[in-house]
Amino acid sequence: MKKHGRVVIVANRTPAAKSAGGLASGLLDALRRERSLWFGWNGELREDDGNCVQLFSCDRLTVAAIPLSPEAHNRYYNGFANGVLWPAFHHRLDLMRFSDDDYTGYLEVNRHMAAQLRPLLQDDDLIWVHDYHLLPFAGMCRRQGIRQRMGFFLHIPFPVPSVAQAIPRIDELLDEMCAYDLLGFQTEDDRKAFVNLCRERRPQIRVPNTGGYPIGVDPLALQAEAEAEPVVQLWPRDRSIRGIISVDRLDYTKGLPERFKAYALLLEQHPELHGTMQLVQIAPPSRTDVPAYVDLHHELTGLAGEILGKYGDLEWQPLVYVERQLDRPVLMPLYRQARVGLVTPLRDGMNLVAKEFVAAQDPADPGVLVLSRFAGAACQLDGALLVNPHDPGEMAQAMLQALSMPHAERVARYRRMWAVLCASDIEGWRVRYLKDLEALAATEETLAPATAG
Ligand code: ADQ
Repeated sequence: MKKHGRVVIVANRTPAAKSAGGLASGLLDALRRERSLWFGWNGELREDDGNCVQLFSCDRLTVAAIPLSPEAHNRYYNGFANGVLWPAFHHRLDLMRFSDDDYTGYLEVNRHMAAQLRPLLQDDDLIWVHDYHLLPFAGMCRRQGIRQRMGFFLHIPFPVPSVAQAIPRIDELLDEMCAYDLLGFQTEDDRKAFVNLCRERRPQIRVPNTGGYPIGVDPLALQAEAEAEPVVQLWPRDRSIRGIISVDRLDYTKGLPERFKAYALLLEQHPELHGTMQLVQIAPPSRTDVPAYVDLHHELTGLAGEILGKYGDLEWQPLVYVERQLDRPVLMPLYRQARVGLVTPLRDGMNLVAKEFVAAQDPADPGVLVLSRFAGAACQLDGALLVNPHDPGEMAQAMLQALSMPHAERVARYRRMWAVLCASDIEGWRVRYLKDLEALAATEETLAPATAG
């Protein structure tokens, strides 16, 4: 097999951007070591003058980034990607806000990005496109004559067919997605949901290769960060107050109000726990231009106020709610101080916070992970206490069980999860995906779908 040339990452954001998130931190180290290119939006809202901005070269990685006009960005990002695809893929059809203009804007930005990438490409590049912002990117590329092998990875869940069929223009989007050579999903369930939808809606189209590639973390690096001297010592070292920690982007998929209600129930049912535990919720706001996120923020601050007003006193605060973004070197030692990690999304592609929490634990005295059944991570982390985030009673019970779990059981559960983290880490994820993509022969059938765009 011929070895490919550069790996070309295409994602909504480039890593120079502050909020590039887990994807950037996970991939960057590896990309720096080999000849690679990262292409995406640079976070600037202004008219594109047509010249691709070369942001920086870092070791062997080159970052090429373009600005987007405020209107194009609004339609593509806030409008269709986060107003339709994000809620629908997370089974929140009630929050979906579709408009033809947004959809057209979404296609237009994908077409524009493909056109901007084209002159930067080399013949033997291997192109790896990321996430729901760029579902039709391959179709746009193929129609512009880009022939390089091109794979896609979806970081969020794929909806079951009965939900997916409610997404306007889903058939066109499926056709566009089928222009990729390899479609990667977080879990086998997501992969099956996609294949089943294609069979139902597009029986005539050739479905490309698909696979489940659960994203991982770098457990040893995270463990080392967690062992460092804590920037903040949140809870007394003698464990007289047991810490429960939750860390999320403020997003309606993360189950924050449900979590607060379950915690309130625990406080109500178990007065003997008052003064002995504390929930710290870190949730910096995100996507504040999308109305559903503003509503969520109001709801959550209301619930936090109720809990504090009802149960807090001068000596003890049952809840600490932090909206500020904290860096990993601050977070990792906090995870290690906590007795319980509470990760309870209503639906989540993977959820890396769950894996980071486990990686941060002290092997000799680990905390307990309480994890939603509906996070992709639940397929792998069998040492967690799995809960239904829609059931406050079940969640309160799991918190209680976690707070009082015997040492031997905590260690046994931790060891099982640590083994999973090591066996499916971020480097393995990257290598396995790119190996599979490279092994595929680019075939004529993947070129130029006739519909859409
Ligand atoms: P997200 O929805 O952003 O990502 P998640 O996987 O939990 O969710 O977090 C991604 C990264 O952001 C992690 O490294 C995490 O530590 C960091 N992060 C989250 N909240 C934070 C906070 N309050 N402060 C600081 N850092 C925070 C999407 C999908 C997920 C999938 C990832 C990666 O929705 O299901 O796991 O992509 O594929």
